[in-house]
Amino acid sequence: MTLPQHTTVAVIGAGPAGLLLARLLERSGIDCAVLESRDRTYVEQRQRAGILEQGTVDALREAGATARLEAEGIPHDGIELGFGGRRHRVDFPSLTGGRRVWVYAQTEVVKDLIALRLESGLPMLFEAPVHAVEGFDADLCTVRYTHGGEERTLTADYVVGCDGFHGVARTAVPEGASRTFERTYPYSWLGILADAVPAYEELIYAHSERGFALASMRTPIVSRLYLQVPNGEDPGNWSDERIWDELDHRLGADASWRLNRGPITSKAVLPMRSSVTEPMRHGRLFLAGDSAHIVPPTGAKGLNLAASDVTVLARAFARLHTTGSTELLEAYSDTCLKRVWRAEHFSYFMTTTLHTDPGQSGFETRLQLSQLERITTSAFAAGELAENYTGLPID
Ligand code: RFL
Ligand code: PHB
Repeated sequence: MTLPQHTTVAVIGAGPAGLLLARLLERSGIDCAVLESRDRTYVEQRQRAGILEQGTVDALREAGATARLEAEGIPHDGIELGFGGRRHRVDFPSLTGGRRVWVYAQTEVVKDLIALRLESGLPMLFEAPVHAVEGFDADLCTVRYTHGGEERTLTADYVVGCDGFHGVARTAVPEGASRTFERTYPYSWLGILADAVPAYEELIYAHSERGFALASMRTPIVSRLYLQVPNGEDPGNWSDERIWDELDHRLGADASWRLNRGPITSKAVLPMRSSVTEPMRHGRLFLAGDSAHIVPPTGAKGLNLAASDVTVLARAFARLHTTGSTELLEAYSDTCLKRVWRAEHFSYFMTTTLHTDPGQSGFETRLQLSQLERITTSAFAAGELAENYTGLPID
């Protein structure tokens, strides 16, 4: 495929943000072109998120992209919190007026959206890394990229950076025109995928004296599990048996319950970071998803924030298209940042309440346990968790 010389909206990145935006624009009759640095297989196989909020599923429905999600996605009405040798369930629908979440892997969302774009025959190039974005403070943007060993140029009325945390769009903003607020954490996750039937039907988030563990899933026969490990940990230090034993221990296995073990098909260490770059708009350049903000994965918010950003943005482009008004485009950054900061706070809260800091004192551990106890004994505290986890409504 070759791209046109000019498009209305140039979208950099074919992750969930870029692909969903392209699809929503297509539904509104707005033309766009998607440029992705990696190949299709790589983008479709990248192991990442697993939980979709109600609002994300609604946005995918609006995009006409839920045929497989409706059949294969697994609705979840709660999570379990494990701590102090006990487990407590937080029920979402009763605490949120009926909201729930879905287990449906990011890989599958991406595959579905790529298939739809290819079916529509609309412009999208893989293996086309963008290396410069220019002109967004004037009337015409220029995107410079490489494809098939050649330097190429695409002009556009608007550019949207959906190119993730290590992308180029954010770096195109002149120094001094934006601010980044960041926090790193003194621990990482060792994440595994295993061909093993999930041992419990909902996710289990566990606080333990040996650190955090999470039991999640991908399908009724594939488990996704995580262990808190020190930063810089070598996955090679973790034999399969050591991983299963540690997961069982932290998740509170006993005579009546333990994980189902099976072949481990992937093992990786993931660092954690919180980061927000403000504003999310500079003239005709917009940042969406991980290119503007990232969260530690404990709150399951990253993919969902990417989806809510592009939902807001697609509505703003649709308003421009139908009425000529740029009012919603101008409000984009402020509209998104309110939700972004709420998700940042929730992700930080879940992370710091459930993990054990290497230098943590007994006092701090008691505070964590007290907070977890509060969630399991107060409908207000549980409701706060449930509302944030299932996602606040998109403005
Ligand atoms: P992505 O997915 O990183 O996509 C960006 C795309 O841009 C491409 N790109 C470029 N293309 C052209 N030119 C360039 N110069 C480019 N530079 C980069 C990249 O190749 C890529 O294809 O960002 P996007 O679309 O904003 O989506 C964000 C999500 O991927 C991310 O927030 C989530 O995966 C975070 N996350 C989770 N989020 C959830 O909502 N729920 C979860 O349960 C959840 N679990 C997770 C997670 C992230 C994890 N990791 C690995 C960080 C679990 C993990 C382990
Ligand atoms: C996942 O299934 O990958 C997952 C689920 C919940 C989280 C993070 C990751 O909080």
